Amino acid sequence: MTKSALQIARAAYQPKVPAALKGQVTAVDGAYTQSVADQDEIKKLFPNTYGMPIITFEKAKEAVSYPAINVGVILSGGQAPGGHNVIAGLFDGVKAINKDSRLFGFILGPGGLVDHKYMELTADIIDEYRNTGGFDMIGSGRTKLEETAQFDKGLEILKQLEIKALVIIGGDDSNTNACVLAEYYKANNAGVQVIGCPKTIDGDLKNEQIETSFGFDTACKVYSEVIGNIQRDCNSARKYWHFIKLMGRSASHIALECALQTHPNVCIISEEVEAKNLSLDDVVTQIATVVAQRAADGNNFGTVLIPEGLIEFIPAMKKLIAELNDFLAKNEAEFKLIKRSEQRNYIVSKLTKENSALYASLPEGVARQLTLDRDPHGNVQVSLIETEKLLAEMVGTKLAQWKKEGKFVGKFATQVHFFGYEGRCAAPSNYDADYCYSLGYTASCLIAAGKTGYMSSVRNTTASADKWIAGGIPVTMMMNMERRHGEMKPVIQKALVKLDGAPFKAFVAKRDEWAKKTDYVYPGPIQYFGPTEVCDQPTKTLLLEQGK
Ligand code: FBP
Repeated sequence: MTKSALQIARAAYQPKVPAALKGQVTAVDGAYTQSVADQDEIKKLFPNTYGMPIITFEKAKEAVSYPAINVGVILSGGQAPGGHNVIAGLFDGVKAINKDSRLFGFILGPGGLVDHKYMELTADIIDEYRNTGGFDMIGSGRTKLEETAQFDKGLEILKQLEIKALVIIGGDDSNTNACVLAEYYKANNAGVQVIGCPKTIDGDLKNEQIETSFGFDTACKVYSEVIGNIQRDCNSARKYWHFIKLMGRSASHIALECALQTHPNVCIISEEVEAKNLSLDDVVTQIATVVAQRAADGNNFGTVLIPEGLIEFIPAMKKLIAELNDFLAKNEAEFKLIKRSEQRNYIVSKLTKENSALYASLPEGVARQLTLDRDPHGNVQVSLIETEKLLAEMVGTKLAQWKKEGKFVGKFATQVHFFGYEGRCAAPSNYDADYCYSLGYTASCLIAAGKTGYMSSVRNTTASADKWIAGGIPVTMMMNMERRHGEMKPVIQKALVKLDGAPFKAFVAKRDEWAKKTDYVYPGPIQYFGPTEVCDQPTKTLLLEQGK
């Protein structure tokens, strides 16, 4: 494999870890826990894994010897920078438990466990992938582990390989499934522990104990670099409005973080749109107003950041999508038989009056995208909906109208962009390289401590790494009941942008100024070597959340 100079230099990077992980650890039990909501239902569904205490690892006073253990690892869902370092940390951790321990990777996600596709991860393989982006060491997939038949099939290969613990690296849905699996294996005395790790660039798997999901830091830095470059181009040519959609699924954390890093002229936050009950026309008017004001100052250029989940947060659209989700879950087979040219009319005829009228009013492309296949978790694939084009077009139409009315005097030409895949496999920033390695190593400590149904947790990450706190959080603690595929299911509560949170407030305090003035920031590319203030900064979101 040909390697770039950076790859070669980066391979030697030694991730920084919490001081407690530098030798043997002791697990210290904290307070017993409850789920964030719906306690009675969750407790009933997870009788063996509910209510366990939070764990913190401290330096052990005396050395303990552990038997060798075979461990399995799965990468689940979308790629996020740092996944390989979680596996490297896990590998080093299980070898520190006992040098004869072995690590097996299941190929292409949870499906690899069910289909018995695996590879042993040896030191040579691990060394090839240290500090690299991507999930290509073992691949990832979106198979949903939820049927007991899948759990039993998985158990066959776990038994065959004498695997006693399985680490599932994934987002909220995958960690929910990890917990269901932990409960099942415990209830059936299968002798397999299950540990989760918080992954997703979307940043929506976080709470009091899980400060951030890995990959968010690097992905936001990559997008902010490119947004900064576009802003410099835009401020040089002074002729385009750039509409930039950013990945992030439902939550607007990525858009908000990128706005804090780059100071765009407009950034829409879906959670605010929902809270203010804004219509699509309100959002369009908001953007057009900024364009018109800047045009009045002679500035016919600017940037607009759009979170990819926006459509779902416009209340009327949300109701429509919820009905579509339920309807398509129940009538998938019938819908698939309808000719493409007739699908729109078919849907219009099946929905309730209000939703039907809204659906009929949508541009053809968007209407079609709303009926495309759901992901295996039943979610609309928001990354397929071209909101950036929709908004650019609708703002153009509104401005043309305003021009006729004498309310707009400028020019309006647009460029559209979608940044998502560009950042998901970037070489992890120092923050993600360190955080991921520590998460993987912590997972090995949870295994050694005999825990199951826990998520690996590393906290206090805005401090220097030696002050980070490693531990484990019971997954049931993060759960509530939500409607999925038309049924109420126990799931980890998704963390959306909090409108009373410090990051959003910091944005609100500045956005009017950013709209009018051209106050762009150009963050430049991620730096891996150099002064700590350039290389080791966490996200602005995390700094603000922690009052720094
Ligand atoms: P995860 O939630 O699995 O981490 O995926 C994140 C994400 O990148 C979203 O931001 C995006 O909507 C989605 O994956 C795209 O899915 P796919 O990789 O299947 O195209």
